[in-house]
Amino acid sequence: MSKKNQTLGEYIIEHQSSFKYSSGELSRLINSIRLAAKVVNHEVNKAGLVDIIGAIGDTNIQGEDQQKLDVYANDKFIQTLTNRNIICGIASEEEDDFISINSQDKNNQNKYVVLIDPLDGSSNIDVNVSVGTIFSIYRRVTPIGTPVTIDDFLQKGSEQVAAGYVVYGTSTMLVYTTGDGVNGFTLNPAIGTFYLSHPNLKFPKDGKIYSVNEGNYIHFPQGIKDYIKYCQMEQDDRPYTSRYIGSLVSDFHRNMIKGGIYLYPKSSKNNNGKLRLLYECNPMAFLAEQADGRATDGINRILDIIPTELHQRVPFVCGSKNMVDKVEEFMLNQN
Ligand code: AHM
Ligand code: MG
Repeated sequence: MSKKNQTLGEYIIEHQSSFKYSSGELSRLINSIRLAAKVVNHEVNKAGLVDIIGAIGDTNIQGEDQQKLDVYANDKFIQTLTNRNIICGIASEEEDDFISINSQDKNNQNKYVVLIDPLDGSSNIDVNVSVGTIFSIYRRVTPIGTPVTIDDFLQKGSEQVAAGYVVYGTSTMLVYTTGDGVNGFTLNPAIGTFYLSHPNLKFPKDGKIYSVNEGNYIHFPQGIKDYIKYCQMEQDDRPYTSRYIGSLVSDFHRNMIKGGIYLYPKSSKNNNGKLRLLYECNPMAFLAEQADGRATDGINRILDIIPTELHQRVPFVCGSKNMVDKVEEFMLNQN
């Protein structure tokens, strides 16, 4: 029985056998993510102290400036997962292509691939605002013992076996699901141990917080504009409160605890919105559904979308069930 104050290590061991494909491999994988998260956390917390903040002068595949800490986090997660020989492939927001691990080794029996956004919201680092790591885990679809292919990564979100995030906030938390609810673990930095602090996290069915970059308002579809006006209307329990950190993990985390909705819709400037399906939207959508919330692109369930590209973008609306239902209603009825 999981109990508050149980350590993440204890929790992983206790729950290993309840996982349907249990062989210990997934437990070792979550353990490695835990380890890399602690290392990255240490570095993120030093960001203001050392000359590590600021752009490294390189751009990633999306043409955005890479921050030094993005590169650091990317290296750490890839190194940790590669060196420990736990997975067969990894794809990252910071890498143009997926990486095949030990593909020459016929004895490589690993069956999981990981997709990761090593440091999401990194434009917030320079100003001491929370950032996060997002991860998504699948079983490979190609034969074990052969090099992974793009098909192993382009799977529907509903095929995920685990997903989670680390939020480097006022405290650092690791929140994850293996398809059996969502649990949150808080890091005690003095001893470097994560403790179960938020068992069985659930989105309240309704919420009063909406999170959207309203600077893009004039470019949004009519249905989204109407929903935002609805949130602001003086009626029933409205107006809602607007809260937008600009760090998906932190906005999601707050909304899950308090009840709310996060929107990054398509716009007349970006037809597919901004967020990436495979390592941002899918893992958050899996967590949301496991916590009784919902995630949609405005019309379709996120987890049903068949991916076509590694770095594909998709409009994203995610949060308390009744609020997401309402957005879909406005999208359906838009003129
Ligand atoms: P990133 O992967 O480049 O960090 O971008 C993702 C982030 C999300 O965390 C956040 O919700 C969103 O971008 C904010 O975008 P904007 O500044 O356009 O509102
Ligand atoms: Mg990102």
